[in-house]
Order: sequence, then C-alpha cells, then structure tokens
Amino acid sequence: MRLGIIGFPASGKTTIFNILTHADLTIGELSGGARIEVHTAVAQVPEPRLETLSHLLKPKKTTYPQIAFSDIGGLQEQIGKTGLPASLLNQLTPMDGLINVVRAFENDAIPHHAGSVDPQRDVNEMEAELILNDLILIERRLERLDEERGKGARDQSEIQRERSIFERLLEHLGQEKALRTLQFSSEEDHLLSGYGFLSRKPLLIILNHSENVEPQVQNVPQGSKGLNVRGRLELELSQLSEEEAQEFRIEYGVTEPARDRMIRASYDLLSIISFFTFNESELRAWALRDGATALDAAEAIHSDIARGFIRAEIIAWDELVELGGLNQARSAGRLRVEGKKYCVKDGEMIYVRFNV
Ligand SMILES: Nc1nc2c(ncn2[C@@H]2O[C@H](COP(=O)(O)OP(=O)(O)OP(=O)(O)O)[C@@H](O)[C@H]2O)c(=O)[nH]1
Ligand SMILES: [Mg+2]
Repeated sequence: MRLGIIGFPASGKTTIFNILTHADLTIGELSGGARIEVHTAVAQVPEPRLETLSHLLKPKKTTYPQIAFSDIGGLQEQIGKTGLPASLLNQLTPMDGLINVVRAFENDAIPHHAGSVDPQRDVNEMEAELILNDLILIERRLERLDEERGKGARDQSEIQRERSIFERLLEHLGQEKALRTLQFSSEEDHLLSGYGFLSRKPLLIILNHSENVEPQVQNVPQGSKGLNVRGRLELELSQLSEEEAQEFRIEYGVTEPARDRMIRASYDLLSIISFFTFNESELRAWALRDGATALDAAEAIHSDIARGFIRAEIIAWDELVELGGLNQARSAGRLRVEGKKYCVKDGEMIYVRFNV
C-alpha cells in the first residue's frame, strides 16, 4: 500500500512526509517545483490492539503493519498544460491513493507561487488537474479503439463494449467530476484497474496550517476526505522526546499526534482492515483490503500458504483477550473454522492450516 504526497510548491509536502515516516529530508529547499523528485519511505502503523495482544501472548517479536508514502515534488511546473508528462505519470499511477497537501499557513518569508494563500483555489486547481489528465488519457484511448476497429484485428463487440465504458467516463469527466465518484461493475473495474486514473484514486486533502484556528474549505471535492494538520509544529514535536512532546501537546491543545491521525486517515481512505497472526516466534498485524477473503489473507502471508490452503481457524482479537490466550480459546472450542471464501473482519486472529 502506497500513498503519493502531492501539492503545490512549498505547501509542506516534505514536512508532512517527514512527520509520517520519521524521515529527515531537508525541508524548505524550495525547488520551485521545477524538478520531479520522488522520495519513498515506509511508516509503521500504530495498532493499539496489537499492543494488547502482545502483552497477552508474549511473542518473541511483534511486527506492526506498514504503509508507504512517496513525497512527489515537481508537479507545479507541469500543471495547467496539456496533461502531466509520462515521467510524472509513471510515478503517480502506481499509487493506491493520493494525499494533496494544501497550504493554509501564512508566511511572508515563503511566497506562495500564486501570490496569495487560498486553500480553496489550490484544492480546486489540483482536482481540475487530476480530472484533465484522465480526460486526455481517455480521449487517447478512444482514438486508439477507433484505429483498432478500422484494422479489424479485435472482436468488434469487445471494442464496442470498451468504447461505451470509456465514453461514460468521458462524459462524467466532461462535467468536471472525478472518477472516484462513479460506481463500477466488477467487469468495468477489471478493465479500468490497469490504467491508474488519477481522479479515481482515493484522495486525502491535508490543510497545512499554523494557527490555533482550524482552516476550512467550503467545497471539498466529492469522494475525498479532509484533515487539518499543523505541519511545522507537528514536525518539531516529532523531533522531541516523547515526554517533552507530550508536555507541548498539552500546551498547544494537540490531543493526538498528527502522525497517528494521518496514518489512520490513510488507512480509512484505502479501506484497509487489519488481521493478526501468531506463532511461537512472531505476533504480526497484516493489512488487507476491506471485503477480502480468508484466501486473500493467506496470500498476503505467503503464496505457498494460499496455494495449500485447507482451512482457517479464526477468532476476534477481543474474544481472544477475554479468554486469556490461544490455548484457552482452542480448548473452549472458540476457534471458528472457515473456508477460502470467508470474508475476513477487521481485528481477527487467523491461523491458516495448509498443505504444500
Ligand atoms: N509557518 C509555517 N510554515 C510551514 C508550515 N509547514 C511548512 N512550512 C514551511 O514551508 C516551507 C516549505 O515546506 P516544505 O515541507 O519543504 O514544502 P514542500 O511542499 O515540500 O516544498 P517543495 O518540495 O519545494 O515544493 C518550509 O520553510 C517550512 O518550514 C506550517 O505549518 N507553518
Ligand atoms: Mg519538498
């Protein structure tokens, strides 16, 4: 799972990236958005349930779920033209979601590229850019389908079916609406999944501000989520010892570290759930798409385990805590036996029996 951090120059992308991943990239290195530069790092996801389980089960090792973030600089130079260049699209299309960092802080020392701080305008401009790119991509695709039709190499009805799907998308985008607001059938979903349309990606908008008052934008793009973060303050807090940081958090009225809030929002954005595994050596949390099956869970652990899947033994994490451990759960007959198609629920402990 990987989220791409985008935004206009000096909006605080690198600041947010450093908070999320404990990275130490130089901030305020105002490239003016001229160079395309990508930095990727992994963040450990806070998972309090895993802590409770770790206390109970006392594993040798506890492994938290991870989520990757990429700080993507250099978008600005490319915006408002006839679509983003391939070099940038290659970076953006593999992302599972996007985080748009929007500047909501005033700072005379750092001029805003557009001359004034106006979060709503920046939100709208970025949304328009995502939509424009998909529009260009789909127009090109439609042209190519017409060429294919002329050649007669592919089944005509198949071409026609694809055509009508892309025309529907084109009409939607033509109304300045993002693809994330459209519902797709599983057949359409299958066809479209390879394209990585930018306006279809889940979008989290982070308003980066420095005042006590929470900034607001009236119109958040449909289907996106918003979060307010005091970037610079939070970065400074994240560099202090936990004790010191806690003192300052109380003073500044920060109830929860922004890092935890942002990672949770990223998780929610991607509709991810956690499941847990445990053996003598390791207790581990895994990320899974909401709606995934026991077989998908096995696949996440190891492809061999999925291949040799016999059955899964499952118990909710809190039930396990209540019973006092796996042995107790087993002897009380509380481990449910489920098959490949079982839909995994958030917070379940899964033990897969397999044979290869
Ligand atoms: N006052 C204030 N300044 C901030 C805040 N967040 C970031 N800055 C400052 O804004 C400048 C740019 O921050 P960066 O995190 O480097 O922004 P960026 O979006 O990565 O910039 P580019 O990669 O050059 O486009 C730095 O000098 C930061 O210290 C904030 O919340 N308040
Ligand atoms: Mg940067």
